[in-house]
Formats: sequence, C-alpha cells, structure tokens
Amino acid sequence: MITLPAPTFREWTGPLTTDLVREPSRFGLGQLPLRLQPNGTAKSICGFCSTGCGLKLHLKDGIAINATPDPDYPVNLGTACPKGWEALTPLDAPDRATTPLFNGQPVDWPNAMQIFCKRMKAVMAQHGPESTAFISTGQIMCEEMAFLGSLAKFGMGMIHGDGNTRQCMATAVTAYKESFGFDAPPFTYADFEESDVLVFIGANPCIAHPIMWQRVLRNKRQPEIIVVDPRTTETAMAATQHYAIKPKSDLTLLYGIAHLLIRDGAVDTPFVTDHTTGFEEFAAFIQTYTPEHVAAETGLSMEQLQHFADTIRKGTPRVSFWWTMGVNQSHQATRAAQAIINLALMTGNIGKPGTGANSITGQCNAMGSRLFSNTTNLMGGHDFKNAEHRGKIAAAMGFPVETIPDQPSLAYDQILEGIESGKIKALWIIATNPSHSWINQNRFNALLGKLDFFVVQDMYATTETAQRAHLFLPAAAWGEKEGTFINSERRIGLSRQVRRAPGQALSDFRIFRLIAQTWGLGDMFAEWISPEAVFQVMKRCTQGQPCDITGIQDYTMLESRGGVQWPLKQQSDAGAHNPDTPPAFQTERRLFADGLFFTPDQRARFIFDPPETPAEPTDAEYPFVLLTGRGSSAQWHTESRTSKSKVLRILAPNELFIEMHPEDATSLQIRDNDFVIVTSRRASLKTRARLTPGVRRGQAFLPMHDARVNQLTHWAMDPHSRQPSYKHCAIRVTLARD
Ligand SMILES: Nc1nc2c(c(=O)[nH]1)N[C@H]1C(S)=C(S)[C@@H](COP(=O)(O)OP(=O)(O)OC[C@H]3O[C@@H](n4cnc5c(=O)[nH]c(N)nc54)[C@H](O)[C@@H]3O)O[C@H]1N2
Ligand SMILES: Nc1nc2c(c(=O)[nH]1)N[C@H]1C(S)=C(S)[C@@H](COP(=O)(O)OP(=O)(O)OC[C@H]3O[C@@H](n4cnc5c(=O)[nH]c(N)nc54)[C@H](O)[C@@H]3O)O[C@H]1N2
Ligand code: SF4
Ligand SMILES: [Mo]
Repeated sequence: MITLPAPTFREWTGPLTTDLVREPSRFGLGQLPLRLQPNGTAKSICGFCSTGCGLKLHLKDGIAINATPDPDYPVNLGTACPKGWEALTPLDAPDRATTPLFNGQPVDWPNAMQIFCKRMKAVMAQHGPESTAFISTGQIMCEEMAFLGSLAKFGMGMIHGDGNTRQCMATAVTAYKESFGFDAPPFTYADFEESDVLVFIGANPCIAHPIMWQRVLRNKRQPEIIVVDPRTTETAMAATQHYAIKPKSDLTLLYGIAHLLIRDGAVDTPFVTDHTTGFEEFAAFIQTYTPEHVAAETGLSMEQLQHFADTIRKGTPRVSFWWTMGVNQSHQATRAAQAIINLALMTGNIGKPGTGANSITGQCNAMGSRLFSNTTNLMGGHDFKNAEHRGKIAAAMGFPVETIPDQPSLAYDQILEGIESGKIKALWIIATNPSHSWINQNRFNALLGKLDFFVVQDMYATTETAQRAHLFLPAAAWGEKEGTFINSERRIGLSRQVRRAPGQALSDFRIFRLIAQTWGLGDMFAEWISPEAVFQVMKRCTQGQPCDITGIQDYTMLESRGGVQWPLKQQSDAGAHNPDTPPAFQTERRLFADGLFFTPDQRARFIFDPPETPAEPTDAEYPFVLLTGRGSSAQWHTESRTSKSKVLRILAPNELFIEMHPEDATSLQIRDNDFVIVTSRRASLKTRARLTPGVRRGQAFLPMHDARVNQLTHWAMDPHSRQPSYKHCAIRVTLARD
C-alpha cells in the first residue's frame, strides 16, 4: 500500500506567458505525477467504457509503462478487455497534437487564448450570448466537465451547451427522470450475479461491455438469459432465449409482455398499490396488446411471447432488465425505456438483489456528464428553471445568483439547427468527434461551414472534426491528468496522472483555467485550482440531492475504498452493510430498497404512449432497414484512439463489411465477400458483403466505426429525449459493377 503525501499540485495565478504554459514545472506547477512512488504502481480507472474497470499502471521513473487489470477492484475483479490492456498505447501515437493551431498553423498558448477569448467575445457582442454554444463529452473527468459547464455558462455567459451523451444516454436520463423523479440508474453490478432472469434489450454486452458480461458469467443461479435484438449477436448466441424482433417493435413487444403478465396474474399488487401511480390507466391501455396483435407487429410467434412472459412470471424469480442503445437510439426511445421500467415496476422487480430496470451507459464518464456537465441539468442534477435550485448552486459555488441562466440549453440537434439557420455563430467542441459520429454526417459537416468561429479541443488534430476547426487546442489525455469518473453502477472512481502530456498539450482542466484567466474570470474561479479542489465544489452541489456525495471526504477515500457509489451522505458509513458481504463489495449499494422514489409523492410513474412508425420506413426503392452499432470489442467509436494500437488493429476486422442475410443476397446476385454499393437517400458507400443468417431478411448491419457509415443515417430524434435514432434508416444494396 502506497502512502500518499499531501497534494502538491499548484496552479499559476499570475500573468500568462509562453514560458509558463510550455514549461510549468519551471514555475513549480504540478504537471507530473507528484504523489506516486516513481517505480511503484498507480491505481486508476480505465478511460474507455462505462464499466469503469480498475487498472494498475506500472511506473518506471514516475512514468507508466504498462497497464494490467486490478485484481482488488470491485468492478472487474482482475479482468480487463483488450482496450484496457492497451490503454496507454494511444498516448504514444505519432499524431498526438502538441501545439495549438490557428487556421492549421501552430500558435503558442498565450496567442491561442487571446484568439479564443477575443473571437468568442466578438461573436457574443455582435449576436448576443445565445449565438455561442459548446458541445461537451462523456470522456473527460467530472471535475473538467464541472469546470467547462460552469466557466461557459456562469462565467462566459453562454446559454447553450450539450454533450455527446445526447447521442447515447439522453433517453435513459429522460425516462428515469419522468418515471422515478431523478436520473437514477438503480443497480449495482452484483445484480448481474444475483438474478434468476436477465433480460437484455437492445444491448450487446459481449462486445460493448465485455467485463460486465464476465459478471453475468459469475452468476451461480443458473439464470435464464433473454436477449431482445433483431440480430443474432454474440450476446444473443450466449443467451438461453433470443427474440429477434422486427427493428423498432420493442414498444409493442414490451406492452404485449405486460398484457400477458396482467392476464396471467403476475402483478405484484402490494408494490404497485403502495409505490406507483398510473397502473390502472396502463392496464387499460395495454388491453389491446393481445398476443395476436403483438405477434403480427414484432414478427415473433405467440408461443415465443408466452414463453417470454412465463419466464418472468414463474415462481418468484429475481428478474433484472438491462437496456442499451438498441432502445436509447430509436424514434420512440423514451417510451420504450419506460415500457421496460413499467415491467420492472408491475412485477415488483426493483430495489432488491438481482432486479431492476437498468440502463447500461456507454462512455467512461457518461454518468458524470449526467450530473456535472451543467448542460441539460443544472449542476448536481438540479433544474435551471427552478429559482430555489439556482440560489442553492450559486451559494454552493460562491457565485452571484444572476450568473446562473434561468433556462436550459437547446439540445444538440437544436444547436445544430441553430447553426444552419444562422442563429448560432460560434461553436466549441471538446472531446468528441461528431464529423464522424453525428447522424446524417454530410448535413452536419455542411453546417459547420456556416460558423464564424469553430474551436475543437482534442488529443489529436487529425480527427475528422479537428481538421475543420479554426482554432484547435491540444489536450492531454486519460493517464496524463487526474480526476474522477462515474461508472454505470454510479461508482465514482479516481483516475490518476501517470504520464506527461506531449509537447505543449495541456489537460482540459488546465485549458479551462487558462481560458478563465484570459477571459478575466480569474477571481471568480480562484477556488478552482486543482481537480481535487473542484471535487469539493461538486460535492457541495450535490447536498440534499438523490446523488448526494458529501460523505466522500477526498480522493484518498475514493482510492482506498475501490470507488464509492452514489449516494453517500455526510456521516453515513459507506461500509456498514450486511456482515456477510465480502470486503470488496462492502460499498456496493442499489437504490429504492425502501420503495420510495424521487417524485414529489415518492411514487414511480407508469408512462406509456401508442407506438408509431419509424421516421424513414422502407419502400420499394430503399427496401432494407440499416442497423448500426459496435463492431468489435477492440474498436472504440470513431477510432481516434483504438486505431493507434497495433494489437487492437489486429483484433478488429481490417475492412468494413455490411452484414446481410444470404437469401437477400442471392436474390440480388451478391455472393459472400463481393463488393456492394449501399445507398440511402443521403449518400452511398462501397463495401464488402458478409452473408450471415444472424441478420434477418430485409435488414442489414454496419458497424459505426467507419467514418462513412453516418453519411447514410437519417436525421431523426426521439421527441422527448432528442436522442438521434441511429438504428433505423432505409437503404438499398446493389452489386458493385467494378
Ligand atoms: N468495443 C466497444 N465498446 C463500447 C463502445 C465502442 O465503441 N466499442 N462504445 C460504448 C458506448 S458509448 C456505448 S453507448 C455502448 C453501446 O453498447 P450497445 O448498445 O450494447 O451497442 P450497440 O452495438 O450500439 O447496440 C446494441 C444492439 O442494439 C441492436 N438493435 C438495433 N436496433 C434495435 C431495435 O430496434 N431493438 C432492439 N431491441 N435492438 C436493436 C443492435 O443490433 C445491437 O446489437 O458501448 C460502449 N462500449
Ligand atoms: N451510426 C451510429 N453512430 C453513432 C452510434 C451508433 O450506434 N451508430 N453511437 C453513438 C454513441 S452512443 C456515441 S457515445 C457517439 C460517440 O461519438 P464520439 O464522441 O464522436 O466518439 P469518440 O471517437 O469517442 O470521440 C471522442 C473524441 O475525444 C478525443 N479525446 C479522448 N480523450 C480526450 C480527452 O481527455 N480530452 C480531449 N479534449 N479529447 C479527448 C478523442 O481523440 C476523440 O476524437 O457516437 C454515436 N454515433
Ligand atoms: S470493459 Fe470497458 S472499462 Fe473495462 S477494460 Fe474494457 S474498455 Fe476499459
Ligand atoms: Mo455512447
């Protein structure tokens, strides 16, 4: 066990000079891992997915040279997926950005900061503060998100800011808020091990969350594993029941299962009566979702529907429901997520071991973004429109209350439409690559051309988005900075600095500090001197909230406890649980054990709407539904990081393939491995065909990692969460002639 000396991170408060930003160590400022033993091991949290695995980073002369999974961390228990093992490799890539760039030319930091502030202020002066916006991410630390959101909105006066979590988690957020009264995923990973029935809907954890899947494999209760996915995915192959529904028929299916559960007497009436509202109306609504109707709509048989419902009903099993992007990214995503929540509520499967309506999130800190990015929610899960909340946050931060905007931001797609219509003139993008990952990419890239000022902050200047920036700011990456992440089970973990950033690259935290100083906000953010200082500000913002973390003293406590799940109120004991619980799980907790929810009447709500047709149905010209998603456990999103690892490149397919059914291919004279042209109403691309019965007739699948895939997708949003519907558009496939 390493004993940690007191923090020595120091930040400059005097004037900014080139020397100072270039060589902060000359001025005694913390850039190096000062609190670690030079040849010891640092414990950290992986910076890729929301599983939040603990890694051990092995140091030589104070610099990490290797990463291995942490056997003591209560999340991953000594395992890691290939990305975790390769976590350090992307840091060494030859195309790491080492200097700010203005119109593609290197500039020094003082100049970059002057350009940033002058240009942003000029746009604000000419068109008003609502003409500027930022797009944040689920991939920087909580403290950085809190800094960005507070600097931009309370300091600089921006009103609009959203994050790439809109592409990912917005649906789960909206569904939970409406149904439970707060964005509160209730589960803990032990629930994977303690369920009798696990239902995965639109989720492929074997590929996207492989270490969560390891936890499923530790389940000793011989569970039934149900997978609802139009494709026979790796997870579906490992399941005991797979329901290959027609794409986007989830809502009808889930209403149909609720119908059967009511008909067959599986409702937990005491729970529903004591802890929910709206059940009567829901029961009346789903009367028409008869097996005949649901079978016709979903493509399943009535026997399959009955078997599905019986598996949930039989005996008193513990049933947990898990969903990911197959649900969140659809035209009626919020209602589909709530249809899952309704099933858990009506059967009383919540608040107990092995149960829950559980959204699995995506990025390493998507959960941090949900609480601390200051985008759709006011800091700490508060509401911009609520005057009391504004007063509370102003007091917690020590800012005048007038600095807190009284309106929430436009959503991501609305910001983009604002750019298109000329209302938004300046955009600042941090740690996301939407020129690849946003829906209907050509439209996105065209509207960037309308901006007066476009800033991108990334670890590589080579991403599709960074290449379009007027001003590029080079960022330190995971491993080169310190701060906290929150994983899918609400566990706050500490990620350590074990590398020095290349060239003049600075941590996002330090970039925000420089902007604050240059903008003239040095005094306002005087307390925001280090990530750990900001952690204390964040804590104050959570006081009295469902996500209250005032009981976490400091980083040392986070590290020594293997992370802490929220909530942890002041004076409550993180460890005092069941004495039978093994030490590694003593901080394990789930929500709603008392049946009390966060709505004003403390009851969960049944929410429902009739299903609608997807935004772009297939027709004779575009007869296939295009599904998109993750391709392999070695590929991460737009691959700015994973493509830099030779090992990960070997583990991933080396070429794009469209997966389609052999019979569809035969009717189009396409053989396995032939080149085909895939065309949507927006674009077309050439790729090879891979024939597999795992994809049903009339459907096709493309992994999202190739930059061309989102040229095909159709700009459509769920009306409640405004999350893009990435997993449904109409295409045709033809044999390539040359
Ligand atoms: N290796 C790797 N891991 C990752 C990521 C990565 O890029 N690479 N990204 C991370 C992030 S940010 C996220 S959000 C998660 C995503 O994790 P997942 O959501 O599990 O991954 P996806 O492949 O996007 O989508 C899951 C499944 O939804 C199915 N689907 C499509 N349409 C429908 C439908 O109408 N109904 C149903 N029921 N299913 C449907 C698809 O066939 C697909 O198998 O993964 C995280 N983990
Ligand atoms: N067709 C289709 N499209 C999709 C999806 C789909 O299923 N289908 N899924 C959607 C989902 S769920 C998601 S989450 C999005 C993801 O889409 P993006 O957010 O665009 O994907 P990433 O490649 O993870 O982009 C992160 C960027 O941040 C940079 N970066 C990494 N660490 C740091 C850091 O510490 N600081 C800074 N400043 N930069 C850093 C990386 O180099 C990279 O350029 O894609 C969405 N797009
Ligand atoms: S499962 Fe996720 S958190 Fe764990 S090692 Fe892999 S990418 Fe990292
Ligand atoms: Mo995501």
